[in-house]
Amino acid sequence: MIKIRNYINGKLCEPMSGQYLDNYDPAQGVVYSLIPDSDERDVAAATLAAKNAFHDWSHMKHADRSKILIRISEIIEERLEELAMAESIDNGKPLWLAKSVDIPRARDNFYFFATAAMHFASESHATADNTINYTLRTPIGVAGCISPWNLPLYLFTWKIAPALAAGNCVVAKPSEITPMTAFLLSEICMEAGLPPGVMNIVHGLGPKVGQAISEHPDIPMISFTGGTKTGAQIAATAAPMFKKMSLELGGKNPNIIFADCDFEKMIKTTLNSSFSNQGQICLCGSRIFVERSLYEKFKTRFVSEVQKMKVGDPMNDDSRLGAVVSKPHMEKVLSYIDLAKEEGGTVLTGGHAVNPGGRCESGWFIAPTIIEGLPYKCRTNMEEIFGPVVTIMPFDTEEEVLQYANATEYGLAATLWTENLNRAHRMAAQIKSGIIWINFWLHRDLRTPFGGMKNSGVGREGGWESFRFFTEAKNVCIKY
Ligand code: TXE
Repeated sequence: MIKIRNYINGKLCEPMSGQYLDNYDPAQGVVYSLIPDSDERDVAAATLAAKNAFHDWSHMKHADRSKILIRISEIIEERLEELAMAESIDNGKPLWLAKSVDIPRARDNFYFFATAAMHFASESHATADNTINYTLRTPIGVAGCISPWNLPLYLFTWKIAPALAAGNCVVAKPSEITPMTAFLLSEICMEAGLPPGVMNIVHGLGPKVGQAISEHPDIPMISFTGGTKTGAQIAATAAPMFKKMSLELGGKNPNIIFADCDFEKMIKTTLNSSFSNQGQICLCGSRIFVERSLYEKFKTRFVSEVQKMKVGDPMNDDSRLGAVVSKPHMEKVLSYIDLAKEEGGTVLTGGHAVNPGGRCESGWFIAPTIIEGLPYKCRTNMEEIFGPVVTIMPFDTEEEVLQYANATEYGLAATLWTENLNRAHRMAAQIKSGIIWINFWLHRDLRTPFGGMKNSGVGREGGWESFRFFTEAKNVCIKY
């Protein structure tokens, strides 16, 4: 049984409690490893190590810092197969998906921010009356980074890489449901020569370890990705302490399809935007609105394509969907399917658990599910399900579909399918989402601002946004 350990002050170590929690392989429904049941004592030790490492790390030439972070990126590439296997076993996602998306993106996160740090500059403002202002952007100290289970290493590194590249030290907490690749990253950090204490990983439960990070007085900034409810809890703790916060939260994203779209491209992409990663991506388009003249054609084709999607052993290359991440999450998703039926919805396909048999007969699998006939404001269409479940409904006018799309408390992402340029710009300007893809989905340029509005979060990550978050700006004004 693999025993994961914390990574504190450059060493792998046991939790102070000496206690461990079960970690499951969702495809088999069995415990396959143990994670530290850490508490505030482990967070205190990690924070002290980070504080002690901060002076030298923040005073290192940024090109030298970047060299170490680029080395981490290279080792992730060298160990890609091993990391992808670990991610697939831990999360239940298909191995091919971990190999093609999760781990390459973790590698790219380190490379992108390591190289960006060598170009990050700040402004100066001169005026005719012999004054000049210059802005200093300096590292702040210890960054608290807390991440979710859906894209474990991908989102974990999305926070850590810019925090380190900007010259901060880090106390990080991965999800207790998917800790494995973060544990492997500890080994990679040691191999890459990251100085002790610069990066610390404390495993354990959110209310214990995550809460301890949110409330530690020596952690002045928190970067969080996860559920909206949890984000509110973190904010309630950190805001009165005037901590900087970047909160990437939930989503309930519209996928708006006009009759003039490129139908084949739209269908192919919509299968992914609906069910990729078992629908466990906060950017998935779970509410599908189709212009009425196209609705029946779309419905028939979409249902038939979804019925061809294989739900199976994540290790098999032909499995389009693997297991959902945990038993409680499977039960939550299935409960929403029951709710949809109570609210008057009709299940066109799916709507049930799947038993792939063999080694996965006790795993947690759900069939990709399409539901129609629901009102746009019912709970099923307002609340985040975060599983392989989408609803579909027709619309007649732009005004009508904008009302539907903007009706939720969320505002993270949206997709829009139309070949009409004017309509594309007109709609994009009115959809209340932080990210809008037109005739595509999940194309990610790491330089762009990433994040949501309303209850989807506060702040933006990506490109210079990340560096601005992880540095303190100081304006110096000189009269000469
Ligand atoms: O979140 P949780 P989950 C959203 C996604 C869904 C959720 C899924 O839409 O709603 O996140 O991830 C720790 N104090 N996004 O269920 O439970 C917990 O241990 C401090 C949006 O994991 O919020 C874990 O490490 N920390 C996103 C982390 O918070 C606490 C992309 C997330 O757990 C805590 C991905 C507490 N009180 C998922 N309680 C986006 N917008 O990009 C728990 N945690």
